[in-house]
Amino acid sequence: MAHRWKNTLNRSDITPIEHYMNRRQLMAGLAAGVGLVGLGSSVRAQPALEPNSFEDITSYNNYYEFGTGKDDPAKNAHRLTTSPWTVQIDGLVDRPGDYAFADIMDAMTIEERIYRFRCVEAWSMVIPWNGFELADLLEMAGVQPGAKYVAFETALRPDEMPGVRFPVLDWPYVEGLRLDEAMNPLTIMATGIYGKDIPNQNGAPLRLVVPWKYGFKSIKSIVRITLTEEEPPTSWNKANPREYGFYSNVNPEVDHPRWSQASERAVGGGLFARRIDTLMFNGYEEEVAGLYKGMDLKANF
Ligand SMILES: Nc1nc2c(c(=O)[nH]1)N[C@H]1C(S)=C(S)[C@@H](COP(=O)(O)O)O[C@H]1N2
Ligand SMILES: [Mo]
Repeated sequence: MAHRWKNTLNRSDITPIEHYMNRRQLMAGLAAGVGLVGLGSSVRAQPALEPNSFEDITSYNNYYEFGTGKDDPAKNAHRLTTSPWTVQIDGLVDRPGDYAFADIMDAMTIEERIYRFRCVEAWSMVIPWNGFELADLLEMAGVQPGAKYVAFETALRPDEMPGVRFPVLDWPYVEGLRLDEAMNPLTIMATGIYGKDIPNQNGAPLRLVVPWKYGFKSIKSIVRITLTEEEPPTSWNKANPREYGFYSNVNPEVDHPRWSQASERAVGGGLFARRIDTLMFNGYEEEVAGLYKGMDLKANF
């Protein structure tokens, strides 16, 4: 499939430094006279702007439809047929229907972006996603005034997905966002990595990326998007409601019941396999904190 990505990733395409450190950390670092790269002891190092290697990003994955091991998706996901692909968009929309992935790609303005991506397992990567704003896709279908949530569903293909024989999750994998979260410009549908078609193990041909939420929110290989009035079910919440809530924001103040979420391990650190402080909303506090104003984030975890 012909994509229109400009394959010219440069510094200005990269998420600004403010997204990687909160202002206080930035000022503390500057006041202490250390360079941005070398923020020292009191403020632990934040990830460099360098994205992870394509190899890291495509060989250490979670995609349980292809097995629960981190290397299973890379081994098994080639079995997924991703072309042709259609996304059913229904529920509270003006133009419900089956949208061919090829037509979606033709209609969207493809932009290059880099998002930090962190997971509840307490590891993180910097991934240079290609994609488009989810808001543009939803506007294409015409969101009706009564819609309050967006529900997502992954393909369920027992013939192609060896992992769905096992009831580790209630298949198909489903996720959801509140409409305002879905319409935020940081919420993207990713269709590429490093300017190439997104590999199957990363959720081909299109998957959600919500950079201020834990990884499991970022549902892969989406076949259905439904605008709803009620909060939709989500796979991990169904599997273990005590451990996984609907919101799943990155929040270092709310630990997972079985592990701390105050820090994370940056995957592929090479020389520096380091743990880094986890930032509120993954460093996107300025952009998204307003979405949760007045909410108790400990109750709505
Ligand atoms: N359909 C589907 N989507 C999924 C998952 C899955 O098992 N199935 N795993 C989630 C979890 S737990 C994580 S951490 C991220 C991992 O995305 P990545 O492999 O591209 O890093 O995908 C999320 N999306
Ligand atoms: Mo995850």
